[in-house]
Amino acid sequence: MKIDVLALFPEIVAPALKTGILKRVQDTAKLTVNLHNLRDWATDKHKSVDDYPYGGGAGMILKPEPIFAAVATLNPRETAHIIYLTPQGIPLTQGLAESLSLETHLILLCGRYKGVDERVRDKLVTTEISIGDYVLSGGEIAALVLIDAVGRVLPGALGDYESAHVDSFSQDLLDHPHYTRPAEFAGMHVPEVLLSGHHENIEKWRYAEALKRTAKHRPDLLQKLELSEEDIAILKAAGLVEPTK
Ligand code: 6GU
Repeated sequence: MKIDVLALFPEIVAPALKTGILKRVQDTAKLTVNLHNLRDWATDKHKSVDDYPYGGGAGMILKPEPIFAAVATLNPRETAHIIYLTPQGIPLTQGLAESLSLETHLILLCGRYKGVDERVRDKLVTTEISIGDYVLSGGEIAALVLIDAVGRVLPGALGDYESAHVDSFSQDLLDHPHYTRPAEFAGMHVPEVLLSGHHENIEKWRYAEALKRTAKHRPDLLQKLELSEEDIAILKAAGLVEPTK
């Protein structure tokens, strides 16, 4: 996969590409990331990339000409999937990251200021994506989040050890608690069941903890699942569901 990032501050993205899984996935040629400064396609002598909004109001708008020129260079055969990172986009989810990982060429357009001229959206952009319901000062960090989420699910990106050991329920629930040595630290003890070596009981405990944590932090995720009688009993015992009348 090739990812071209088109941004006013591409240097925000650069350092994170040099570490960890993202570095490895690039080293093994499964992913190439090219960073581009939109200003390189500015046409006037002041290299301006933004201008005042028609109709008035606060803030600046990214001009169409540099973006169209950049995309003409980066996407001459018009085969790329062009993503505009904006709080107005559809939410980035694990499912969306996994489907994007099947593409061969992504162009990530990072917004700044009040965003892009609408004609960029109309003519160039394939998909608008947001990384959550809050406002960032620009799309660069969101692009980095997307690159990380997509990069780590490219075939062969994760080592055997990283991709093995997934719990049967890990798709639908938040993760269960984890502990490592020592078994007692500052008077705090690791739950006895984890030291027991009883794999069935360990699995049951992890499932119950994941279920309770999900009910507490993300009840919206539980709503999408069919809870069993046993699930409901676990949540009731923890005071996390109302007793049904
Ligand atoms: Cl993609 N961009 C900006 N500027 N803010 C955001 C975002 C994107 N996603 C959430 N907030």
